[in-house]
Amino acid sequence: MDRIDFEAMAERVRNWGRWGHEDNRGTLNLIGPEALRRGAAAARRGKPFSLGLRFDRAGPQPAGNERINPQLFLHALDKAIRPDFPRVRYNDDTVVMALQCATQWDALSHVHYDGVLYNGCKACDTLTPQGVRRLGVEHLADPGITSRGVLIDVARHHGDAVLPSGHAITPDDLTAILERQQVTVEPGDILVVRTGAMRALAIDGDAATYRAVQPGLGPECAEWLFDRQIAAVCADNLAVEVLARDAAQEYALPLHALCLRDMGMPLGEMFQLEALAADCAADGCYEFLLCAPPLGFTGAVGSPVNPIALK
Ligand code: UVW
Repeated sequence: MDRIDFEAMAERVRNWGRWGHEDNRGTLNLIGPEALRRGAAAARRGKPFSLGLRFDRAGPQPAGNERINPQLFLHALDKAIRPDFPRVRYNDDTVVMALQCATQWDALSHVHYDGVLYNGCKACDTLTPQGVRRLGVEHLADPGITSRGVLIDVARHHGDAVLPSGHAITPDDLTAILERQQVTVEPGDILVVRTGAMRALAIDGDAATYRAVQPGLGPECAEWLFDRQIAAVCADNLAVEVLARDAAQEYALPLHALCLRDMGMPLGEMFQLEALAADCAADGCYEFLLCAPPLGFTGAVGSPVNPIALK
């Protein structure tokens, strides 16, 4: 995407002020009672799927990365609750981790450009080393992220292959796959995109291959999401968007910039979609209730999540 296309699209999808200048939830405002009822109605069979990775030292982050995998230790181990009553004991734990190390939501403050974040918030007034003053993930935690989820299984559309590295999913692909799956999206839905990339990690336990293969949404998909009034988008890859590593590309993470900063749309990354996708292919039903509230870390720019899809 060149500069002119990017600037035009940024202007077209910009939602600043749409829900008030103090708004911190962006397109999640599209999830009203109707979308929630549609989500609840999509849970028909009573079959749940966890879309979250395990949070442990064998997570997706490479050794030495600034984002560290969860390091858990028990700061209280087999301790007496009361010294005068040693029979009843307890265990307590602490975890040190990057909030974006595994299955996670990007809050609207995660990516910005030209010194300005979503809703015109100036970076110099918003960002501090102790957390963000606006657009923190706590605003996504309350009242959470719940709506109808619609799976777009791009990998299955391509013969159930893992999409090759650098494969950019286009708006036309999204439209064609929805048609093939015989499902439509409605305002306030959450789009769940499967590239197949997660198979390397979730099935083979191979984090290096998972990180190396990064197909995903092309930046042009921002307009498609905007036009359909999608509330949030998540995927099984590292970054939702394609990581092209293309020197000619003028923008780094253009879909992040358009979704988080201009549209105000949260991005969910590293969602584990293999079991859900197999079930959707088997019963031909690609919709479900998606309940994926982030944790309310005040001032954080992202949060781990254990999303539950209920069919
Ligand atoms: C960056 O890499 C900056 O973000 P994300 O993890 O959301 O792709």
